[in-house]
Amino acid sequence: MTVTLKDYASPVKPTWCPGCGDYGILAAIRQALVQVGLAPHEVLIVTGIGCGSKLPDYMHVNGFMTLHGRPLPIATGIRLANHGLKVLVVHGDGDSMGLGMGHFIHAARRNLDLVDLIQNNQIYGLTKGQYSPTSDPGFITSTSPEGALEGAANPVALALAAGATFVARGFAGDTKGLADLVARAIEHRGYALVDVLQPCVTFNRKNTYDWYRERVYNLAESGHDPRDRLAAYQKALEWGDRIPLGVFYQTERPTYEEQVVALKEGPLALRTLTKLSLQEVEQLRSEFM
Ligand SMILES: Cc1ncc(C[n+]2csc(CCOP(=O)(O)OP(=O)(O)O)c2C)c(N)n1
Ligand code: SF4
Ligand SMILES: [Mg+2]
Repeated sequence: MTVTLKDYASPVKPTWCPGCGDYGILAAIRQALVQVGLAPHEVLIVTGIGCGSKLPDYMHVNGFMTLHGRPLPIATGIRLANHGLKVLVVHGDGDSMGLGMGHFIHAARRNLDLVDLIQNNQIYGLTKGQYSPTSDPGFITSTSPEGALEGAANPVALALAAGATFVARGFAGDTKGLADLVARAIEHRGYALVDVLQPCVTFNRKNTYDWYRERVYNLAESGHDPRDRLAAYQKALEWGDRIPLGVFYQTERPTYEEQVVALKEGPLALRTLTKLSLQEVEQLRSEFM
């Protein structure tokens, strides 16, 4: 069966502000899933809390919206219960780099086989415009009237340091380029970060579409070798007049799931408990009920 964009269409209309970068991300995810030929029942999108985390409501796909900062632990459990599902974690910069920062480092380090897409608008959108861990220093918001005093968290550099096997950055204003990156992340075997620069047109009046467009350039066209981790790290630190987009780094090593002995015979969720008698199943159930 050929999968088309219609398979992912939903009658639910997004409540995002007109012009929000989340529209580009939604379009790119749908396009990428079609490009790799996955049907909606084969995919699960896990989100947290934030404007962008409403995304699975707006497409025909399995969705799991959990607590702010916690989609990665939930996705870990889902992958262990049913590693037959393609899992995408989609969450904001606040969700991933604030409350979820510890989970981010460990997911990358473990090399769980999932896509981790950050809707990085450098602000808390849903709660009306407080500065976030990725806000540029000096950024003025309601909670930083004199400008943010902290250094910005850098998802790309952090993922590289944590041992991520696929590290990329995209731009919500380039749907086609972003779709290609997400498709590559989906096809990668292991933890795949896609940090997406996402304008928030309502609360972030600094990092606008124009601000990004004046600065972004394509790593692939600049001669960058994505097998070189040190070069990737140097590129990750580039932020200001020029901002690199594309695949910073890609390598191969066994995924976490591949190494779990209990998963070798197939997804746990799809296996029948043939080796247990009905009585033993009842006994087990009573222990956990
Ligand atoms: C445990 C917990 N702490 C705080 C909040 C309040 N809260 C909801 S969304 C959010 C930040 C949203 O920012 P981000 O993750 O960047 O998503 P965006 O809205 O920008 O897409 C916060 C702090 C919450 N819901 N739960
Ligand atoms: S507040 Fe910002 S992030 Fe939230 S929907 Fe509006 S433009 Fe998008
Ligand atoms: Mg945000």
